Amino acid sequence: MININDSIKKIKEDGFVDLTGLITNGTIEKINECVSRPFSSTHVNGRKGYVKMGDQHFLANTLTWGKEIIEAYTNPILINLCEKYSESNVHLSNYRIYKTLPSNEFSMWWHVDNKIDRYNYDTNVFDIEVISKDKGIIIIMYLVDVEDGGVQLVKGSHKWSRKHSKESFDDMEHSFKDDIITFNNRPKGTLIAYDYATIHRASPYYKGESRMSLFGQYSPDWMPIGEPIILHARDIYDLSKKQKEVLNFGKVPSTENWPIADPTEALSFNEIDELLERQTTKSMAKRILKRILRLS
Ligand SMILES: O=C(O)CCC(=O)C(=O)O
Ligand SMILES: [Fe+2]
Repeated sequence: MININDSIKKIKEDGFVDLTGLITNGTIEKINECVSRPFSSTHVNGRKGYVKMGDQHFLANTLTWGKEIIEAYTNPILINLCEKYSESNVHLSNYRIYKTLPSNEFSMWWHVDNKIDRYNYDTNVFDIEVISKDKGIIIIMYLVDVEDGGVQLVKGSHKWSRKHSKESFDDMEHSFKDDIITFNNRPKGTLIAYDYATIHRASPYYKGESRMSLFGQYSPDWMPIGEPIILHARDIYDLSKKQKEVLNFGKVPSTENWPIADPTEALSFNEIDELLERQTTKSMAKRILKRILRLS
């Protein structure tokens, strides 16, 4: 049984707490079932699926795939804990269910998430602004067993990271390397909650199974709303007042859903082959070949 006051004490002390068991194995199995189909194809041209960004796959419309997903994100104990920790009502500002595949090209940098993201339509990137006094919780729950590539946290860093007013901490790794806690070799259902000013990253990994996780960021009410939340009519008829509050009912989002990837990534090699076969002019075929070379 999770004790909220003890959990808050742990977060205050270490920056994080292990909440494994809060979401039942049965719910985790149901979430796995709901997301398996959309994780089988990319989200393109009316076909619903995932957004592909390099070696990471992000479900599009994460909260539409099953009521169990909404229930996990709005778990009353979790929300109560977040509210007590933030000393404020909270809302879900960022959320995603994603697969991290082993990669030689990408590894995550040490960072904090006490920040505002805003999608910039002129430059097509998410601009960020670090907010030192922003105080909230991120949860990461593993939806598969995770041997390698798990989340890493720098114990106690929430007590000093805010003084730096920056997002990336790679340059300071030498000074905190002895405080790194790595959540590898952990079973499906492992659920870690951390103060999002705690320095963290996904540990780099180069081979193995893909890591599927559920991520949720809960911000105090004075922080911007964050990402748009799209829900399925099937699931919303009996939501409680609290759930609606956490899910930003009636509120205007302040950014886009992250990430927004290069549209050319959405095509599989078979789809690119089909496209090529349909081309009648040499110049079009040349352009597509160039694109394939860039992708490979
Ligand atoms: O996937 C992880 O382990 C960390 C994710 C994270 O830090 C983020 O998305 O901000
Ligand atoms: Fe993060």
